Amino acid sequence: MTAIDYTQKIPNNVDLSSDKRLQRALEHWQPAYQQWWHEMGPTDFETNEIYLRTAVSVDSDGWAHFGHVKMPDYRWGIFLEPQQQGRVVPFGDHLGQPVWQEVPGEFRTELRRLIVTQADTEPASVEQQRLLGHTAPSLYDLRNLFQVNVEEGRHLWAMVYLLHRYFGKDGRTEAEELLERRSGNADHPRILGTFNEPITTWLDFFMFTMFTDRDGKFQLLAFAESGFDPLARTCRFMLTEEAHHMFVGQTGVGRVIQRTCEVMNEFPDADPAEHGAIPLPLIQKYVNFWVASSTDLYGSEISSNAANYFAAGLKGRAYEEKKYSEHTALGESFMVERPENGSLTRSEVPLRNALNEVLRSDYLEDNQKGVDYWNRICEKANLSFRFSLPHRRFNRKIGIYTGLYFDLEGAPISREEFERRQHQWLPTPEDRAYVTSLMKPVFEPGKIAGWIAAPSKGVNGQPFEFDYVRL
Ligand code: BYC
Ligand code: FE
Ligand code: FE
Repeated sequence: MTAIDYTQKIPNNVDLSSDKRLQRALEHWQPAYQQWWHEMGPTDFETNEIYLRTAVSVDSDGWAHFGHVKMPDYRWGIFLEPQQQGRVVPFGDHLGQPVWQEVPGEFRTELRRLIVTQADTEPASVEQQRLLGHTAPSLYDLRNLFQVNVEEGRHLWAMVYLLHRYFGKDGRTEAEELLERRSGNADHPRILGTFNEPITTWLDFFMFTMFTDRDGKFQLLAFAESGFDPLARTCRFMLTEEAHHMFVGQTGVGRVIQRTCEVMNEFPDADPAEHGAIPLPLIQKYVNFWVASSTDLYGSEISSNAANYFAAGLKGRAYEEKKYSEHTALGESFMVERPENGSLTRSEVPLRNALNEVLRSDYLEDNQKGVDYWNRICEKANLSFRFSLPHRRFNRKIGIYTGLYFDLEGAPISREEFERRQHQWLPTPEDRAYVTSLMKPVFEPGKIAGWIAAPSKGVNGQPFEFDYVRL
């Protein structure tokens, strides 16, 4: 039952045609989605053929099918992982009870809110990235951007399916609103902060796919454990797509670093910017900005929402079943450093209330692996510069550190000191202007912009020179 039916208007493996009402409702939403894609998706590349991968089944070996398609013809569909017989709620107050195939009435509001918040990020990211195609450093990168975009569009489909199928009229209203909010719009913004930040350059794009898509990974891992089985199954499949987005980010930043290292070794006495590369300390500032913003996406350190979601069995910890032996999270605590009268006090928080912080910690640990990968590039080039992650308290806008000031190591500082030193830590308007000045499209097969190295291999065994996008 994992094969995907492509004869339908909406490709799916959920036997959509057996539920005519639902099918009609989704077929009614489909043109609104396509209109949104036309208005808010990638600009001006609608008639070009792009070498994209599409799911043909959800089996581990069969789901990635590659071929040239025009983006508006992409077959966005609904793909859930197969149901596991006898699955039980793996955590919380309902531990060990059979998972829910319908929404439990008492958790309806919370569940809807979680699904809407997840859903909202997907079209938001497409909106944030819509102009980047015009300045792609190569056809390979252009194709990767569009691959990420169509898959984020599909993630919206995944969530809208849940809203339509399980939440009746409220769900349909939410699905409409998902096409109405706009990233960065003052009156109708997207829900979470990072998804209203502009992504104006490819350096921002690579940082976003490295650090913000990785929030996607961890939030999806938490949902993959959910006792609401359809949510768990859809998120498991989304995770397979997510891996590529983070690959684009990690290797994208890595290639920028690689190029700068090459220039530094060729011209040891010059500023790499004189030779069209991005200085390593400037790249570090972009890291600081996007990590801090993405760190906010886990919500407050101490959260009764998080405790309730866990108790209800809706949202678990990442790798709940694999990693933990105790699944109620009761009677345990978690150490949080709370700001108090200008200093930090270590205090024990009941574990359930600290679950946002638990997920954030897993996330930051995963980020570090990517940073280590970048540092190996510097090391191989015999350069002493090393990248690092800003402390989790740095430049936060959500949670207990909001409104306070910390340096990159997390030490409390005054507002004056922060203002005096922030140009060393975060991209300045001049930094942004410089990076923007490098953003010139390179659309010839096999060619690459001067500020980034070519990838070590192409997509799906194709060479770098392949016509990934037919212009
Ligand atoms: N910006 O108890 P609190 C992805 C709000 S990324 C603005 O602290 P809670 C993707 C919060 O909503 C994955 N507002 O937090 C990546 C609440 O507001 P209300 C996205 C924020 O609820 C790249 C209030 O502050 N998925 O897939 O424990 C490309 C206090 O809430 C922010 C999810 O987020 C913020 N950063 O946790 C494409 C999963 N943070 O309700 C896609 C679903 C918090 O009082 N969401 N607030 O008005 C959740 O699990 C939770 O809503 C959060 C917040 C973890 C986000
Ligand atoms: Fe996504
Ligand atoms: Fe993603």
